[in-house]
Amino acid sequence: MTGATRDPVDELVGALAPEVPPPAIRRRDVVLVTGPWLAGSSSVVALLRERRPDVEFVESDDLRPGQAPVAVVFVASAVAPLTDSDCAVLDAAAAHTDVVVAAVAKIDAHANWRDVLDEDRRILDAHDERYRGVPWVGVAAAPDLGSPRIDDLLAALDAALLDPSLQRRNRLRAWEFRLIDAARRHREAVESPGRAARVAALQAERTEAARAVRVGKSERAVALRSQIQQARLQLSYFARNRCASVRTELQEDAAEVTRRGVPQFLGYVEQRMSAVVGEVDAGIVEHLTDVAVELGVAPDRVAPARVSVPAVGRPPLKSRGLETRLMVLVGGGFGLGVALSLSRLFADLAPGWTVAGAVVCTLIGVAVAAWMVGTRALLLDRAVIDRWIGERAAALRSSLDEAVATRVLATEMAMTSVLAHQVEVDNARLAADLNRIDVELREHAAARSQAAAARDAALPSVLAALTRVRHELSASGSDEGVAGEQNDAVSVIAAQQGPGR
Ligand SMILES: Nc1nc2c(ncn2[C@@H]2O[C@H](COP(=O)(O)OP(=O)(O)OP(=O)(O)O)[C@@H](O)[C@H]2O)c(=O)[nH]1
Ligand SMILES: [Mg+2]
Repeated sequence: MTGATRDPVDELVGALAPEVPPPAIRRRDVVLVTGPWLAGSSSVVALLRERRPDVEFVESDDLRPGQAPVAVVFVASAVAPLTDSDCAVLDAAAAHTDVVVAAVAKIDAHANWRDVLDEDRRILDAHDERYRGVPWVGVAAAPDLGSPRIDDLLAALDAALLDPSLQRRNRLRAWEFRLIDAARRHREAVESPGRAARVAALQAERTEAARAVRVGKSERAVALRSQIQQARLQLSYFARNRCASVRTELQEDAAEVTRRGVPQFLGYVEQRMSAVVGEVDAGIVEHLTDVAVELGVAPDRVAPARVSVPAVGRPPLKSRGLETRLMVLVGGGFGLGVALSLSRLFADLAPGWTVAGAVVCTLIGVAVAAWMVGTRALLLDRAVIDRWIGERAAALRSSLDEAVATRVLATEMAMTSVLAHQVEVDNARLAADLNRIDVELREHAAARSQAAAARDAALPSVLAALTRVRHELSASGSDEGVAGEQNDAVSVIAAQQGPGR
C-alpha cells in the first residue's frame, strides 16, 4: 500500500504543487509548552510532567531547529493581556503545528483572570484566524497559596491529542508554512529589495556621472571665458597705466634737461621704456600662468613670446635751420639794440671813454644775443623732446596693447584646445562608465524577468495548493477524522486513558 510509505497530505499537495519539496521538519512526539517571558511556562511544564509522565513535555530550548512538536501549549500570564510580540512567540512555536491549547497562568494571584482570558482570546483571534478554535483555560501551576489548578488544561490537551485528525492537521499546517514560504521566495526573487536598491543606486550613479561631465564641461568653458576676459582687461589696464606714468615722469624730467644733458637723457628714456616693457611682460606671464594654474592647465601652455620696445626714431633736434637763422637774426637784432642803447648811454655819461664803452657795449650786446639764441634753442629742444616722449609713449602703449591682446589670445587658444582634449577624455571615461552601468542594469533586468517568469510559472500551482491546504485545515475541524492518522502520542494517551478513567 502506497499510503504506508507516503503521507496522504504529501500526496495531495505534491499533486497540486509538485515543484515545492515537502516540509523539511521532523515531527517529534512531544508537546511544546511555551509563552512570553516570565508568563509561567516552566512552572506549567513542571506540573504537566508530574501529572502526565506518559507524555513528553518540552520547552522551546529542548527543540532543535527543524523539529516540530505534535501540540503547543501556549502559556500567557494573567497579569496583563497579550501584546503583539507575545502573539509572535506563538506564531514561531506553532509554525508547523496546528494543535494549540492556550492557558492563562497564575490565576490564583489575579482575580480578574477571566477578563484577561477573554481579552487574550479576542486578541489572538484578531491576530490570525487560524487561532479561532483554540481552547483557552486557566491554570495555576505554582500558586502562592493553595494547591495547583491544571485540570482544565489537561482536559483540553487530552481532547486535542485524541483528535483523530491531529497528525493530518499538523502536516497540513507544515505544508501551509512551506507553501507560504515558497510563494514569498518567488515574490522576493522578483522584487528583491537588494536588487531594487542596487538598480536604484546604478541609475543614480548613471545620472550623476552624465551630469558631472556635462556640468564640468560648461563650468570649465565659463571659467576659461571669464578668466581670459578678466586677464585681458587687467593686463590692458596695467600696460596703459605703466605707459601713462612713465610718460608723465619722463616729461617732467625733460622739462629740466640741459642742452648738454640731452644725449644722456635720451639714453635714460630708452632705459625707462625698456623697464616698462619688462614689467608689463613679466605681468603678462605671471597673470596668464595664474589663469592656467586655476584652470588646471600646465603653465607652460602660456604663450612665452617676449614684448619688444617699439622702434621710434630719435627726436629731430638738429633739423631746424630756418628757425635757427630766425633766432640768430632776432637775437642779433636785440643784441645790437642793447649794444647801441648802452653805448649811447655810456657816451653821455663818460665821453672820455667812448671807444672803450663801445667795445664793452658790443660785447654785452653779443652776450645777450648769444644767450637769447641759446635759451630759445634749449626751450625748443625741450619741446621737441617732450613731443617725442609723448609719441614714444603712445607707440609703446599701442605696442603693449597689441602684445597683451596677442598673448591673451594665444593663451586662450592653447587653453581651449587643452580643455577640448579634457572634454574628450571625460567623454571617453563617461562612455566607459555608462557602458559598465548599462551592462549591470541589463543583467539585473534579465535576472528579474527570469525570476518573474519562474514566479508566473510556479505561483499559480503554489497558491492553488495553499488554498487547498487552508480549505482542508478549515474543513478538518468538522471532519470525522481520517482513519489511521493518529500519531504515537495520541495512541499513548488513548491507551493510558482507556481503563483508568
Ligand atoms: N502566583 C503564581 N505565581 C506563579 C505561578 N506560576 C509561575 N509563577 C511565578 O512566575 C514567575 C515565573 O515563573 P516561570 O515558571 O519561571 O515562568 P517562565 O515563563 O518559565 O519564565 P521564563 O522562562 O524566565 O520566561 C516565578 O516567579 C513563578 O514563581 C502561579 O501559578 N501562580
Ligand atoms: Mg522558563
